[in-house]
Amino acid sequence: MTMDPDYLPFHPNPKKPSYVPPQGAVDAHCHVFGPGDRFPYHPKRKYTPCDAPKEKLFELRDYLRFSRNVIVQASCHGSDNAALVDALETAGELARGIAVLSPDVTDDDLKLLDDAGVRGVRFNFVKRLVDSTPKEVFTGLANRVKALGWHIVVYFESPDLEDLRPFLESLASDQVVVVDHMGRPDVSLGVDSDEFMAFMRLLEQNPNIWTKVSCPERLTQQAPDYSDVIPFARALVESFPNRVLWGTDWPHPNMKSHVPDDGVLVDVIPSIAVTKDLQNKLLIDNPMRLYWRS
Ligand code: 0GY
Repeated sequence: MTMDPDYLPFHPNPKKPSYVPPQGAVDAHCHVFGPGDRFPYHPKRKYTPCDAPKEKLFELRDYLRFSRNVIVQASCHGSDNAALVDALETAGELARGIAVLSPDVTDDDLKLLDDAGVRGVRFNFVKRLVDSTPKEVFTGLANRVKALGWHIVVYFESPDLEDLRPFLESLASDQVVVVDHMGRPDVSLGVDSDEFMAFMRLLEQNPNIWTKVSCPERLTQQAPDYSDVIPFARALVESFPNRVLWGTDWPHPNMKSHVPDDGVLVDVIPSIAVTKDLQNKLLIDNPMRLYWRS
C-alpha cells in the first residue's frame, strides 16, 4: 500500500541545468521506490519513502540530458529487489543495478539478478537506516558475488571509518569497493581535516576503493548553496580521476532540511570536475568500465 512519506517529497519541477553533460553520461546513484501498492516497502524499514517509480526516474534522466542510470537498492525495500529488477528490465541497456542481499539468497536468485543487470551488492552500515549485520555475513556475500564479477558498494558515515577500515581493506584486496557519498564527511571540519585526510588515505592506499562524489544536499550546511561541499568532491576527482562516480541521489530519501533541485545538482558538476577530461572520466569512462563491462 502507498503510505505517507516521513520526509520531503522530491522536487516536482527541477530547473533545466545550464551544464550539458557529455553524450552518454551516467547517473550512478539513484533509487526507485515502489510504487508501494505494487512493490510494498519492507515491514521493518526505518523510514517510509514517497513513491518514486521508474517512469519518473527515466523522465528525469532524459530531462537532465543523462543517458543511463545505476539504480541502487535502498533500505526501505530491504532485500526484496523486485522494484529494482522491474526498473532494470524496463531500461534494458540503459540501466544497471546494485542489490541488497539476504544471506539465504540462492544461486538461482543471483543469476536472475545478474541477468536483469545487477552488478554489485550494497552493504549499509548507517545505523539510522539498518540494523547491524555481522561482518561474516557480508564477507560470505562478497565471496559469492565475486564469481559473477560484481563489486561491493558500502554506505557509512565518517565517524565509523576507522572501525570499518580493516574490513573495507580486506574486501578491497580482490574486489572493487565503492564508497557512497564520499564517506559522508562533516564538511564543517574543512577539506584539510584529519577526518577527510583519513578518507583520502583510504583511497590512496587501496587502489580497488572508489567513491561517489555525490550528495552535496545531505552534506552541506548552507543549503541550497552547496559550495561548502565542492572542495571535498573536487579533491577526490583530482586525486583519483579514474575511481570516482557521480549521481543525483534522486529521489533524495530522508531529506528534511530542503528539497534538492536536481537541475541545481547537475550544475555543480563543472565545479567539481573542472576539465572536459575529468568530466568524461567521472560521467562516462568510470561508470561504463565498472557497470557496462557486459
Ligand atoms: C542515499 C541515502 C540514504 C538512504 C539510503 O538505503 C537507504 O535507505 O541509502 C540516506 O538516508 O542517507 O544513499 O540515497
